[in-house]
Amino acid sequence: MSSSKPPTITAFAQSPDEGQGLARDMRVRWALEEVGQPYDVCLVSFAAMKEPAYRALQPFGQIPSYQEGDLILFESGSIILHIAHHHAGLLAANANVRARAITWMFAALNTVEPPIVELEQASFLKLYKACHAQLIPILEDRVRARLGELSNRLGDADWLDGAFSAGDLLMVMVLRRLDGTGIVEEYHNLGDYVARGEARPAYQRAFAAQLAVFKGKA
Ligand code: GTB
Repeated sequence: MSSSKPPTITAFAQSPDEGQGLARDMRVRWALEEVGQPYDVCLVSFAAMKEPAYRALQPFGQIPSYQEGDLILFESGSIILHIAHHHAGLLAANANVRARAITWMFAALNTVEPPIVELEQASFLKLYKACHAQLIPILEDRVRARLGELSNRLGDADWLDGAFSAGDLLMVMVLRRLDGTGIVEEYHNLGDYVARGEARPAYQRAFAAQLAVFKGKA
């Protein structure tokens, strides 16, 4: 990175997940930790996120945003791609390997995450109350369909395409959104895959940093 001041990311002042690392600042923290880039964190309240001043950083009033000198970014995937482009460690030098890793980033965000979010929303918000009991198994099976395909592709490999990449980082974070449902564990290789991601020292530093916010120690 060219500027001397470390980048600043935004995160929830009070994350609804109580420090379980499910909010999307965790992905960006992990990427920054993987590449060894120090960073500052600006904690924002739900009210402040909807103010015009914050929307100048993140037009949708969400976390995370990313500020590095006069560059302002939002969308966790784009932020991670930016970090990966400017540091070694998340994308290979070889152009084809790099392109495939970026493909996995998109697959995590555009193909695997949407049915997981749909299930999460229906479970959290008890949407469609009248048909909740029928809806949840349908949404779970949609998630299972994606996870089965992912599991088949991963096979007995450690990571999706050779060495650990930004694609794995995002995929592990997306799968983590199913924590507590038991669905990932139905696919042993996916359970092990997530555990491998969580065991990385960079993941653990990022997790500890966001947990410290919840514990009031950040
Ligand atoms: N596409 C954007 C990105 O990837 O950066 C999505 C950003 C986003 O959804 N941000 C959420 C947010 O700011 C937080 S991460 N929401 C507040 C709002 O929209 O008003 C989603 C999230 C939040 C909480 C939990 N949790 O408690 O378990 C999990 C995931």
